[in-house]
Amino acid sequence: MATAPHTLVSMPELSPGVSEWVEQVRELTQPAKVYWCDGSQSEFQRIRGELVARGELKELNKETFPNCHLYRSDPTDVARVEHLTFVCTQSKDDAGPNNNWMAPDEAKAKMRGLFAGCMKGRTLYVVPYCMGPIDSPYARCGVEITDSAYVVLNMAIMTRIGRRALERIAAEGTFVKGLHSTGDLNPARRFIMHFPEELGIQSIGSGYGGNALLGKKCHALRIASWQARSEGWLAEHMLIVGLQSPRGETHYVAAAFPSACGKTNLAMLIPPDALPGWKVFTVGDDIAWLHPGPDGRLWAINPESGYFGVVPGTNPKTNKNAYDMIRHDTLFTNVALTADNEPWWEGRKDSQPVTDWLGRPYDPSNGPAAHPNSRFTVAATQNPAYTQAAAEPRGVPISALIFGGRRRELAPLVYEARSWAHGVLVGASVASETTAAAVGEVGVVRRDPMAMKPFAGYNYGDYFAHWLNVGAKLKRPPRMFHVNWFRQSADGKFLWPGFGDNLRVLSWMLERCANRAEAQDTAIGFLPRPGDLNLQGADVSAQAVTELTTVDKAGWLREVGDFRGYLQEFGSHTPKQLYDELAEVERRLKA
Ligand code: SAT
Ligand code: MN
Repeated sequence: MATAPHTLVSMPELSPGVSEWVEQVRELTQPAKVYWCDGSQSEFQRIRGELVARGELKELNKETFPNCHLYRSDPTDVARVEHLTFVCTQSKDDAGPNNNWMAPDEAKAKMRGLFAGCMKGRTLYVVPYCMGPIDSPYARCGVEITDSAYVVLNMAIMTRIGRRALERIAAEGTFVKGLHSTGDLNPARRFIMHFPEELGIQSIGSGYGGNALLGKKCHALRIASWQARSEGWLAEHMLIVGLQSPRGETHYVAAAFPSACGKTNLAMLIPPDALPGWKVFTVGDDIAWLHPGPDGRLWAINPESGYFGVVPGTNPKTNKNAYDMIRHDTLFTNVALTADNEPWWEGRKDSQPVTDWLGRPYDPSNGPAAHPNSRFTVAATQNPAYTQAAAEPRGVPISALIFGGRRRELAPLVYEARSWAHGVLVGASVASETTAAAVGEVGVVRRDPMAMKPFAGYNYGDYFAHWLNVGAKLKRPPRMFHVNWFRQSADGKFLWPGFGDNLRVLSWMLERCANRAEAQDTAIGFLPRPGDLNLQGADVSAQAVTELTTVDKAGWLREVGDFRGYLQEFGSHTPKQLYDELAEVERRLKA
């Protein structure tokens, strides 16, 4: 192959703006060596090989899991750390009560102290990356500097890294500056700081997931949500999925759920045998950037190019696509091992663990063999449900937006908002039980508006107002829904089978979008009557369906009161229109 002329220019020469910053960081952190990532396959294999040689990555069974590796993180470093994550804006009010805040000068001084000399003896990797298809007007670029080769491998899968991203940065002149070091991994010296006013991120003391892969939650959500507000779009914690009905129509929907609530499963849903003729295409499993299009519709791109998904529970019954996808060329983090050197996790359904995620002989009295937040990192193109639409520069048009939480009680299986403004209220009222994706108690219900509580880069009151403003610009807004796959009976059993059967709910939504499905008009919105859902062949009792589609008025009145109190936490930032929408729901509940 002939060498393209531009490859004669070395990467540092390509973008003087990036080089200058790299030089400043080099002086501060004092690495043994600086390496610019070009994003090539050979580079990926070389870095991975170095990690294997150093014993930091373990190659898995070559026959059954070719090109798969296991990484064990530091045992104290296994999830996002929300209490150590800060938004550092000039005014505390701009970060809002939903974020931890530190004054930018104070945060920078603190981080300077921690970064000084922290890369001695290590390699400083420069990782130019692009969030979104490289030729998309909606894509945004950044550069992550990191001293973790594991982070480089993850970034190479999760984003578009290397020379092409750097070329775009050189042409545009702006980029998000992300500085990361694993530091000494001491939780007392672990901080994830965001400087949205300067498009900067500084993270130290963790090598894990959202703390360290700065393109993901730090850039594509916290910094991007800030940029999106000033530019008139939305950066959201949403999967994007295409659904082709037996009629042959394809509709795209985007759905927001808190971490570890089944977003990846929904994004790669397998239609149940009882619903023939449906096809499902994955555009994204975690993040959506949503733009009002020239046609008055909302258009979505997935800024990522891979999945960083929860492993436990993945099996041919829950998610066959994911199960097949992670059988080759996959980076596993914190899973257990079988005697055959295969990765093992709770819910794998076959074989047995012999070594737990910490590398100890497996002993059930020590708890689960795989960490509950153990992850796979895999290229999106390995997904059997991958669609080229994920690489479409203008994105895909969105027919419906879905919000959901994990709630034992109250929230019915599904309900539809009356309007965009009511939908904003519905999204803002999301509450969910906490999961292992973040450090802290698991299973307590907390408010998580639009599933963005850990990720909104600014004051939630202003964020709700921005949502209302975006809707006002849409001539053909998507319909908005709320779902709850996790409702339980009084004796603690799940009322809804979930997984593939969720297509029954999605199909009702799409019929609503096409004005072909009926609904009951209730105080909280439109619900299907039991007969409106296609339940042919579903393993769910008539009584469960009634429970799932009934509005508990007394419970909802308490919810309204509680939610009003929550909105008041954002003071004058909360838009009046949201209170009006809430008052309307209350009026209907009392009627
Ligand atoms: O650790 S991550 O933020 O990447 C995963 C998640 O919480 O969704
Ligand atoms: Mn997520």
